[in-house]
Amino acid sequence: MRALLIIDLQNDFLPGGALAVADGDAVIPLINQLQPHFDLVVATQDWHPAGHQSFASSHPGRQPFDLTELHGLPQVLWPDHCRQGTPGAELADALAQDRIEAIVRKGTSPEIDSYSGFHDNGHQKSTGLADYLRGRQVTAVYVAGLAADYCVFFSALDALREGFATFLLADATRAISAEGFEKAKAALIEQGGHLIQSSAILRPA
Ligand code: VGL
Ligand code: ZN
Repeated sequence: MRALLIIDLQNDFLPGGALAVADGDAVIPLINQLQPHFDLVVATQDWHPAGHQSFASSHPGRQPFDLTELHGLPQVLWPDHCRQGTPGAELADALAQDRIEAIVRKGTSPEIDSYSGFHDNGHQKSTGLADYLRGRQVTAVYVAGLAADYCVFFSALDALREGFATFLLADATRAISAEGFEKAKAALIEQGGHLIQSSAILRPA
């Protein structure tokens, strides 16, 4: 079974949002077209409590996009974003939701960030997503959404580590940093992942 994993397609990551990804809204029509081609569609939602330690505002004197360390892990300090229950944390209005069978919320622990839909950044707490996918007989995971160089990348890496054949839908994602996206793609390929274009799903040869 093939699963489509739609990462963090939330208002705060869209143009005008608190942590906007340039051109992020461009992936929505494509992801809507892709959904019917999968056996299972799952979405993730970045879902932070107020005062989350990934927020620059939680660290007096620090600015958004500063680099720091959090419990021994490198941490980019972000603008406040995806606060639980706020409009910015909601899935994009234009995203078709009828086929989404499960929504995994992550980033809920106040002290640690969670880019991947599978685990927090310290790999301490699992979201249960891998077991859910296995329970649905999924063997291949296709990853799309935002942002390519953070949550999409780390979700794809964890999918690989969990033993799924893993495909990054390269035209159904956008990055915070172009350079970060290039590094992410290279790392994924090195770990055994695959890069594909949506056309391979929509118009198989
Ligand atoms: C994300 C930074 C902080 C993402 C989430 O969805 O890629 N990036 N939180
Ligand atoms: Zn976040």
